[in-house]
Amino acid sequence: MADLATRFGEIFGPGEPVRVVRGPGRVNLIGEHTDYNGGFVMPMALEAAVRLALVPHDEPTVTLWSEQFAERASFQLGGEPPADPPHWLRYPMAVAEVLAEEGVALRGFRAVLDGDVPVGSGLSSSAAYEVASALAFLVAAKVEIAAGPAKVAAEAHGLSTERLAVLCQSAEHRVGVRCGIMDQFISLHGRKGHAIVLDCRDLSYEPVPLPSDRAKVVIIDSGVRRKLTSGAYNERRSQCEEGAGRLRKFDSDIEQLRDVSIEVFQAHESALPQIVRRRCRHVVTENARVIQSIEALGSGDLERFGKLLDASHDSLRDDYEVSGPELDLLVRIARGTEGVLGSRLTGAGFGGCTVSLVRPDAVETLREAVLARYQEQSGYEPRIWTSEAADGAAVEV
Ligand code: NG1
Repeated sequence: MADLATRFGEIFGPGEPVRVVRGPGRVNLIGEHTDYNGGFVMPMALEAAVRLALVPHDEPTVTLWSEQFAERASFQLGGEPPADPPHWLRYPMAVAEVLAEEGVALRGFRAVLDGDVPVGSGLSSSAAYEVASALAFLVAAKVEIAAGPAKVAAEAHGLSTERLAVLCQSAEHRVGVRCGIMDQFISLHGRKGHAIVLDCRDLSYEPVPLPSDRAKVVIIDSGVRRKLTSGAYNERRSQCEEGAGRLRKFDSDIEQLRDVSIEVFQAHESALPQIVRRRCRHVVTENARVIQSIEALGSGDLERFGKLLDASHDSLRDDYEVSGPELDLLVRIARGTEGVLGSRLTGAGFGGCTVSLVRPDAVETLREAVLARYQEQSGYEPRIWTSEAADGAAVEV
C-alpha cells in the first residue's frame, strides 16, 4: 500500500497534518456460521487491512477518494443522503448514522481510502472498512486523540471497543447483510501472534497463542467472487432461527442454537424439517468443534486441531451447503499434500477463500500443488498467501 498520507496530499493538496487509521481484515480459523447463533468463533486479525488517511474540517461533509475505484464521492452528515451513492460509500454513511444515534458528535473530513483485503473473498473487507471508518469519525471529532489502539479512540468518546464492534455490526446490517458480530469484533480486538476465541453471546473473549513455528496459516483465494450472498446468508440465518424455535418446545431455555448440545439435538432432530435439521446439525457440531479446538491448541495437539478444521469443512459442504466445487477442489488439493494438517473454507462461503494449517516446511509444496492443479481444473486463478496473526484496529498516525 502506498504511503497514504502522501497520497492525501496528491489528491486533496498539501497542508494540514494527516491522520491515518487502520482496520484489519480477518481469517476465521474455526466456528463458521456460529456467530449469529450466539456461539463461539476463533478468528485472527490479518496483516491485510483497510486504511483511511484523513484531515478533519469544519463543514459537515465527508469526502472520500477511493484508491480501488479511482473515484471521489461525498455525503452530508445528518443531511439528505446522496441520490445514488456508489456502493462503497454506503459503509461510511451507515457508520456515521449509527455513531450519531449513539450520541457521538460527528465532524466532517476528507480522506483517501485504500486497502489490501480482497473484496468478496470471506476475509471481511467490509468489517475492516466499517471499523476503519468508525475510527476516522472518532479521530475527526477529537483530533487530539493519540496514535494507539482503537481502545483509546473509543474511550475518548465514552465508548468501549465492544460497543464499537456492535455499532459497526449494525452499520453492516443497514447496508444489507444481517451478519453476526465476529468480523467487527476481531478487527477491533485482534492480538499479534494470537487467535481470539469469542463468545458471541456475551462478547467475552480469550486470546489463544498460535504456534507459528510449528504451523502456518495459509489462505488461498479461489478467485470465485461471492454472488447473491446476502440472500443465501440471510436464508441460512432464518433457518437457524426456525430450528431454535422448534427445539424450544422441548426446552424453554433454548434461545438460540448455541443453547443446544449435540445430545439434545440428536434426541429431537426428527422434529425438524429436513433442511432445517441439516443447518442446525452444522451449527451445533461446529460450536462443539470450536471448544475442542481450544483444548487441542492448549495441549499443542496440532494434528487434532487440523482434523477439526477438516470436519468443519465437511459439515459446511454437506449440511450447511455453503461450499462450491472450487472451494472443495482447493480443500482436496490441500488435504492431499504432505504436511497439511487441515483445510476448510473460511467466512460465509459461496466462493472466497480457504484456510489451511500447514507445517512450515510444507507451505511451498502446497503452493506448488495448487498452482499445478487448481487453475487447470477450475478455470480460476488462485491467490495464495500466509499471514501471521496481527493486532487489531489502531490510529496509526
Ligand atoms: P464474511 O465471509 O466475512 O462475509 C460472514 C459474516 C460473519 C459470519 C461469517 C460466517 C458478514 C460481514 N460477516 O463473514 O458474521 O457469520 O459470514 O461464519 O457478512
